[in-house]
Amino acid sequence: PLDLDNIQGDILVGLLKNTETYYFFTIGDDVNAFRRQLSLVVPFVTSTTAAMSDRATVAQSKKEALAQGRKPPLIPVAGFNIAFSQPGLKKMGIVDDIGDDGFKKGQFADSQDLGDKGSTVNGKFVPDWIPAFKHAIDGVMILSGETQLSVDKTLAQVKAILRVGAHNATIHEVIKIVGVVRPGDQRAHEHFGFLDGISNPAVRGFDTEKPGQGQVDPGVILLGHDDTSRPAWAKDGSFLAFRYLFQLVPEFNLFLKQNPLRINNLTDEQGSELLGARLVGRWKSGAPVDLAPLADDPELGADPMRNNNFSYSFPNDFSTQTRCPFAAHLRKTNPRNDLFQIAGPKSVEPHRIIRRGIQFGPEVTPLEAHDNRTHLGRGLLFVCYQSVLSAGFQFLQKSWSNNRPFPPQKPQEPGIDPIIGQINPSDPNKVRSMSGTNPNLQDATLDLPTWVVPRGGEYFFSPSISTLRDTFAL
Ligand code: N7H
Repeated sequence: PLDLDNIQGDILVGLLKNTETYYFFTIGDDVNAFRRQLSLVVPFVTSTTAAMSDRATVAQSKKEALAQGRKPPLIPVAGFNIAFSQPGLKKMGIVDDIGDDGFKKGQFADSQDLGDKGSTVNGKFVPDWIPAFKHAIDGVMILSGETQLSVDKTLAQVKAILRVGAHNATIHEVIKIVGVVRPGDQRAHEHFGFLDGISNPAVRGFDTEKPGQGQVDPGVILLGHDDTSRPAWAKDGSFLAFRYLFQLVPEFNLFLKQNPLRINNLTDEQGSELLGARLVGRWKSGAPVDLAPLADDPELGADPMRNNNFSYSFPNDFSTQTRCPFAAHLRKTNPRNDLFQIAGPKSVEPHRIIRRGIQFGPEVTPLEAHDNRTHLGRGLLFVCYQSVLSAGFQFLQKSWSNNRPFPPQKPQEPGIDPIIGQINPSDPNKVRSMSGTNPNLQDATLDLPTWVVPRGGEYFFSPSISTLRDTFAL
């Protein structure tokens, strides 16, 4: 059984949040003072057990409120997790080889291979990131809560322990990014409008698998389970890939409006909606296009027993994009049974990730909607967990989303993931394009502008709570 008191709560359960702050820091010169203070920070860390109990409490109060016909009250919750980058571990004197090249090199060095845009400065590639992420970051604290007030309260307590702002501060803020869930009925929807966070794998021995969800061994997410090559202190930790992803929402909406699918007597508006759904692989409600190919089905989208129960095999034929384009974001990042015949039943499992993260930035303003142009920054603070970065996030971005022929052995080249796909540096074709957006003209390709712009990120290691206390802290 998994040690749920030892594994940080964001990994297997997710911290409860209406708002979540990512506080990126460097460790100051007095590393030993930091490590001593860290022992006072450890009690703040939300374990998996605590995250589960927070969820149960809030669910129960919602149920009671609904039964009594009142609005559910805001239950105070304060989640806290902490993770370190390779430079952070090194500063603390933790120098054992953790056995992950991606983590050791860091995301800045990986940015060109990920396909991020940038320029060459003195013979070196520099991504178009905001300055904060071009410098070494030693760690990140993730603070979540039901209101900004409760997040700020936890942050103030932790900052006081670490003397932030004082002359003897042991950490320094690099950047603080505030995420907020979207308001009203857009809650749980990302900024393009699609319900998100529906599909994460079930971890064997921990989650109960829902139909079509797919299971993974704990070792796909946690270190020290299937692997023998990692240092003992790495057990029950996980790599956290963070990406600061800006989304160009009015531009995305304009593209859909200008390119409605003209099939089956759909109105232009319906044709635009269908195009959006085929780019993602789900309708805005969450209903998968593989099950609902022509019109949204909000009940299906909302039903966790049905909204993952598909495999791109309908009707037992993986060679058509009639229902779902091969390059749809969903199919690129979890091809489900697409690889079954080619690579076997377990071929996708090592590449599954657990996605967390939260939206940032305001709603689209009337002016932006009118101009069809983004004026204010908004997007996704993307976070995912995995035990091997080169099988998880890095693999999904480079070998699947950015890779035109993936999924392989299809009658048409799938093309690039329309949502997150970027042009691989080695790709001679410098246009983002995909086939199969039109189910009746599957050979036709569509050129796609860029709507998701990476502006920073880093790879972190989210250690177990006992490792934080006994190995990292003094
Ligand atoms: Fe994606 N989107 O709104 O279009 N994603 N994603 N993602 N994503 C998913 O099934 C989105 C990003 C995955 O199991 C949904 O839970 C946006 C990165 C994976 O079938 C929607 C951004 C990576 C899945 C979006 C973004 C992934 C997934 C459907 C950036 C990894 C599960 C909801 C701004 C490299 C696939 C759901 C499965 C689903 C969107 C980023 C991966 C709506 C806007 C960087 C594995």
